[in-house]
Amino acid sequence: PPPPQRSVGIIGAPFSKGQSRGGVERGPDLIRAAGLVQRLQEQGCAVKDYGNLSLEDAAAEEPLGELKSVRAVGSANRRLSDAVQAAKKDGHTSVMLGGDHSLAIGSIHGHTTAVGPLSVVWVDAHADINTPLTTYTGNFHGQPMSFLLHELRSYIPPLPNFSWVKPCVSARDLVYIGLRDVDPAEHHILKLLGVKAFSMSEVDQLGVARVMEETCDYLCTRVKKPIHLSYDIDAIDPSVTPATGTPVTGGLTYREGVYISEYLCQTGLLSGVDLVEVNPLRGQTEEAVQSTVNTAVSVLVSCLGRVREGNPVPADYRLPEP
Ligand code: B3U
Ligand code: MN
Ligand code: MN
Repeated sequence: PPPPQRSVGIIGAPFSKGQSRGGVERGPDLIRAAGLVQRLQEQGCAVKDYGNLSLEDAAAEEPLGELKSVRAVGSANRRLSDAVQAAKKDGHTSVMLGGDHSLAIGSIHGHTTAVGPLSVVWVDAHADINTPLTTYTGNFHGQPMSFLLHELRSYIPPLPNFSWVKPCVSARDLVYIGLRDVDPAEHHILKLLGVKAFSMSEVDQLGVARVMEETCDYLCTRVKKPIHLSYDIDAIDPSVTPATGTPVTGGLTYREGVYISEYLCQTGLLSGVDLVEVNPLRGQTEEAVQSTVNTAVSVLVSCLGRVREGNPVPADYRLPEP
């Protein structure tokens, strides 16, 4: 029998101030324009599109020490957290379209506020676990995990518009996949907390199938928590997804990138997804942008039930007879 209908709540988060390159705020509209909603409906999902949040404040902001756009990042994430909470309370799998990866703060905060403790799978070339005191770029898209982990609580200074953020994820409930550009301080944090991480070396060594098996074994050895997938498009190789702010060579293939989504979907535990860092202004050609956006759509539809062997027909389908 066909699986029960999946309901999806889409939240556009056109926000770019967690890093310094304009364009990433166009991600949500581009991903929609590539047919996301239609593709999801065709595969049997009920879709509610909540539209785009208004997140970019006009007011320019002085850096706070090294930290860029602190207040804007804090308030955008607060609004996003509320929107994700609403989508979860409406019974949807939440899908947040970024925007830059600083938005994971609000997305994961809202998700866990609504449903309780989560497992987090972070697919990224980068660990995004700098603290406000270890970052040397001052960009919040390199820091979101540090605000979310209980274990890093004492390393996070108070910041304006961040007082609502409460750590809500345990280090043992976090798995990284795709790492290949990790700062020394981030590496120190990962080792200190014993975070499970499958860098590109482990993907090479084990293959993506074993990586996913081990990821889910690891996350499900204790109670089965709902999974939050935070997917940075730069995890995939820049030959496939070049239109992103900080491309790093040697990434996941398209097939590995889609496999991760398919595998997490079939656990039945995937409850919230972020797809971030698509930046059309970073593509050299229209084809480069389209390849990036289409790959983002493939990753998302695979999170929500698309399978490459072909999806089943609706229950009332009858094979045409001549
Ligand atoms: N680790 C560096 C670079 C970086 C992180 N995330 C992206 N780039 N996309 C930082 O800024 O913290
Ligand atoms: Mn990231
Ligand atoms: Mn990244």
